Parts: sequence; structure tokens; C-alpha cells
Amino acid sequence: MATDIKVPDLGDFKDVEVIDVLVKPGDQVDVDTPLISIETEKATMDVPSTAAGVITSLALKKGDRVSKGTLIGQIEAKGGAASAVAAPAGAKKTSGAVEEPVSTPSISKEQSDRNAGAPAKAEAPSQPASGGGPAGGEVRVPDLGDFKDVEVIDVLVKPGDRIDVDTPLLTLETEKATMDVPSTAAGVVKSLALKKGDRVSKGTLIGVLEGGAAPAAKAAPEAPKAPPAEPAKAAAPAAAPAKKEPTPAPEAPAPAATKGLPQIDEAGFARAYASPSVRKFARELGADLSRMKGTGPKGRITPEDVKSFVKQALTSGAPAGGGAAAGGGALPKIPEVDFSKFGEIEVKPLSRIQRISGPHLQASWLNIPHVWQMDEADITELEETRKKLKGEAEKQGIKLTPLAFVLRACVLALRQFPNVNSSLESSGKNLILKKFINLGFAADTPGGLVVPVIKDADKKDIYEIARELADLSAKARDGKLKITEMQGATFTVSSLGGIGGVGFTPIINAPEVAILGVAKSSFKPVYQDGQFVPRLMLPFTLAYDHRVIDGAAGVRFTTFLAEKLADVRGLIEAVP
Ligand code: CAO
Repeated sequence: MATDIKVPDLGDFKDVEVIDVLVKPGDQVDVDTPLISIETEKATMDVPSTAAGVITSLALKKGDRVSKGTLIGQIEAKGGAASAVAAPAGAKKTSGAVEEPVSTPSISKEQSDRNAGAPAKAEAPSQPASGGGPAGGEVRVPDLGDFKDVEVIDVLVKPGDRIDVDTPLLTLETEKATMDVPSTAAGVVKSLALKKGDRVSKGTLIGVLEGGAAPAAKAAPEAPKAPPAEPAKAAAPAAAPAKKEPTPAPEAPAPAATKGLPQIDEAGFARAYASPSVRKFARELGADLSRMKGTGPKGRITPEDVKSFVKQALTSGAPAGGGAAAGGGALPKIPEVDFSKFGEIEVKPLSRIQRISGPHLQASWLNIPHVWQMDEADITELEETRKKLKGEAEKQGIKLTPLAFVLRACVLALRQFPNVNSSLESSGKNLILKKFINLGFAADTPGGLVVPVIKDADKKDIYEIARELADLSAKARDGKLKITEMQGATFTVSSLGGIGGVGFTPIINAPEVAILGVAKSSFKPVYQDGQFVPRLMLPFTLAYDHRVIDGAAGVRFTTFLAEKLADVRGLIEAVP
């Protein structure tokens, strides 16, 4: 026989909107499985099933309005009538139809940051918190309605804090809801009688206040406040700046940050606008509600929003564990603006190279604490020599550009400073020092930025480096580079000197630990031997991973490099 399941007593609430129907005919449900989510102007709550069995019919749909006794649907127990449920005190049970709630609707944690009043029936404390004294005095736990022996999940004040009437003192958590206990008096906290993990009931001493204004006889946990009109507002802690933001405890054991998902920001999670069932679902998946954009009415987060958030996090390859983006956290989103509202637009897909290199650059930017050390090298002699050698080199098919000299100078500097030619092990505990020097160089191509690699650059002289630089550049521009020609770099140089600019701050080509950015050389007045003389100066920047290279080492590297570039003979010497 099918059993009617009806909306339980909702306290003061009537004609409440159904914002979600969480089950469908054919679903097997247990006692307490949430059936519908309803929303009053004060709170969002799930209505759990009062019986176990299979849903045979549903009488409600999203948008309907319900009051106590409205039929939700029918449940048929496997092999007969739906199993009767042991109703807690206060619940009336009739044979067949369940007239009264077997369990109180579970209230969304979104109220918890502003005092979730569980069954919205909290009465004024039978004993005024301060004992009715003129100011300060004892503050006790008010009447918690049906709840007893409730866990303190947070103590929100400490001795010495000045508090007002209504300042939240404790956060309590029942099985159904999380609620703050506001102070019933103003004053300075003299002592606290409770700590996290303690259990309290009506009348338990919270602490003693001294001084301050006369206490106001104040009701128990505040009534839940209305859900936010917009999710953005929900996130803004602007409501009561003077009050301490409670940190609610997880509703269920928080799973360790799921791979690919950022860790849950508990305060944000608590503020998020979602029904208890959606909260539970998000908890199970380790998904942080505070990072989701709700697509439900008034920005409420729906189960679909949770699913698409998780899907997106898992497919985007967001780093998990270890990096800055990981361990921490997720990035605030850049707002999407519909520019077509302001004028004509064209949507152009990124190139394949851009789609590949973009996440790599972002990972480096987010994971590596970059420092940029700038310097300039006097390349007056280098350029004079290069011009002399250029013609001869050209006859041999070699284009001797300034970059070849820079690469050669880098080889010498990397030999001198082997840490710059290293990588940090992912454990963060060891450096991997490479006994070879493979120089990557950024090449601008019609399809985007690529990084060909001159292998064993330390075994090649300036002409061999120049030849390879030109060959690989041509291949890069023609899109003919092999994968192997872009692998194995130990250090990278990015030269924009052929184009212009006085300097720039390159992003390290991780997992390398440094990159050199070279800008355009120009003549500058340099003070030498008591006078200003025109010298050709080459500006460059070393970006380095500060976890591996400290500032002194960084500037030693750039100083050494500048010295080597100023000494052209050392650069054109044959490689031993
Ligand atoms: N200062 C002044 N002039 C410079 C210079 C510098 N630092 N570097 C190069 N030049 C000159 C060269 O001498 C050459 O002039 P000549 O033909 O008169 O000798 C001209 O600029 C062009 O050089 P080039 O670009 O052909 O050769 P290159 O070896 O300097 O660079 C390559 C090769 C592949 C690095 C370059 O073509 C390139 O793609 N650069 C862009 C790299 C890039 O996009 N980096 C940004 C990465 S994202 O951060």
C-alpha cells in the first residue's frame, strides 16, 4: 500500500515555494532522504522523507507552493506498505498518512553565518543571560528548542573582546542546522566557560562579561535571515562589519582537496546560497560552493551547478596539490562581459599553439614565485666585432645576430651558476642539477610562440650556435619543428631585441628555474673616465624562481652575464 508523504509542520511558515524536487517516481528513498527543497524568505530547507520505500508518485513540482500537510507524493515500501518510521518527540504519526514531520526540515547552512535558527521556534532564554544585572554578568545558552547537548563548533570571541548585544559568541551545530548564539548583553568578555568541542544545552554558562551597557533580554539564536537576493551579495561580509564572522564547521567530514578541485573555503561555503541537499552533494564531491555561480532562482546553486563545476575543474587540468594555484585555492573568476552590447565584435579562436602554451604559462605564473632582476650590458665592442664577422659568416650561410652572442654568454654564466641550470623536484625538497646545457629560445611564429631548443649549447661555438639559431627559427616560422626539437631545455632566452622595447618581465618556462629576457640595444651616455661616452647598451632581465635562487645569486648571475657580454673575445673563443 502506498503511503502519503506530506509537508511537515513548518513552524511559522506557510505557502512556501518548492525550489527543487529532489526525487522522481521510481526512486528508492530512505527515511531522511531529502524529497523537496523549499524556500521561505528566511531560509532554504530540505524536507526529508518520513518513510523508506520507492516513490510511486509525486504531487509537487518546482515552483509549487506548500504549507503544512500539503501532499508531496506517495511511497510504496518494497513488498508492501512503506515502513513506518519512528518519529521523534513531537511528531504525530497516523497509520498510512504521515501527518506531521518525522524529522524537522533540515535548514540550509547558508544561515549559519548569520545565525541559523533551526526550527525557527527558539524561545527567549528562560534565564536572562546576564541574570538581569545592569551590565555584563553571566551569559548562558538560551533555549534551543528541541535541541540538547549540542556541540560547540566555534567560539567566536575571546577574553578582552568588547562585544555588543547580538554579537555572536558561539556557533553550535545540531544534526539539522548550524546556529550562532548571540550575546544577550554588551560588555567586555571577562572569561569564557566553553571551548570548541564542548556540548551545551539551555542554560549552560558561556562566559562572564563585565562593564558595558545593560543587557537586553534577547531571544535565542537569531531568526535566520533572508537568503541573499544575489549570490554576489551573499559573499560580501558587509552585513555586520563589527561582528566576527563565524567559521562554521563542515557539515560532513571535509574530504581532502579532491584532485583538481580547490580546497573548500569554509566561511565562503557557509555563506553560499544553496539548499542542504546541494550542500551535502557538494561536500561529497569536495566541491566548494563559494566558487560556484548559482543558476537557480535568485542565484541559488543547483545540483547541476555543482556537477558542472566539478566537471570543469576536472577537465581543465587545474593543478592539484603543491602549487600556488593548488593548495590554495582557486582563482577568482574574471567577469565575462558581453562586448556585443557596446559594439561590433568578432570571435576568433586561439591558435593551437596558444591553446597549448596558455595553460603552461599560467601554471608557471601561478606556481613560481618570480623575481625579475634587470641589468644592461655594454655591447659596444661586441657589436663592432659582430659587424666585422657578419659578412664572413654570411658567406658560410650563418646569420650572426646579437642573440647568438647572448646565448653563448648564457652558457658561460650557467656553467658558473649551476643552480640556474636546474629544476626543483616536485616534492620541493631537491634540486635537479643538469650537467648539460640545452638552451631554449622563444620564437615568434604566425601560429604563436614556440621554444626550439639548441641542444648541448655548451659544446657549440658562437658560429654553431648562430647557425642552429637561424635554422630552428626558420623551421619554427614554417611550422616544421619536430617535437624533439622543442624538448629538453634547461634554460630559456626570450629576445625581443629585434623588435624593440626597453625591457620586459618574461615568465619562466617551467620546470626551468630562470629565463632571460633581452630587449633592444641602444646607445646611451655612459660616464667613463670623467666623461660621458656613447655606449651601446643591451637591456636584459633575468626572471628567476625565488624558491631556488636568492636575490644575491640572481644579481651575481646578471652581473657575470653583463661582464661576459662586454668581453666579446671570450664569447668568440673556440669551445674547448
Ligand atoms: N638589440 C638590437 N637589435 C637586435 C637585437 C637587440 N637585442 N636582437 C636582434 N637585433 C637585430 C638583429 O641584429 C637583426 O638585425 P640585422 O638583420 O640588421 O642584423 C634584427 O634585429 C632581427 O634579428 P632576428 O630576429 O632575425 O634574429 P635574432 O637572432 O635576434 O632572433 C628569434 C631570432 C627567433 C629569437 C626572433 O626572430 C624572434 O622570434 N623573436 C621574438 C621572440 C619572442 O616572441 N619572445 C617573446 C616571448 S613571450 O615572452
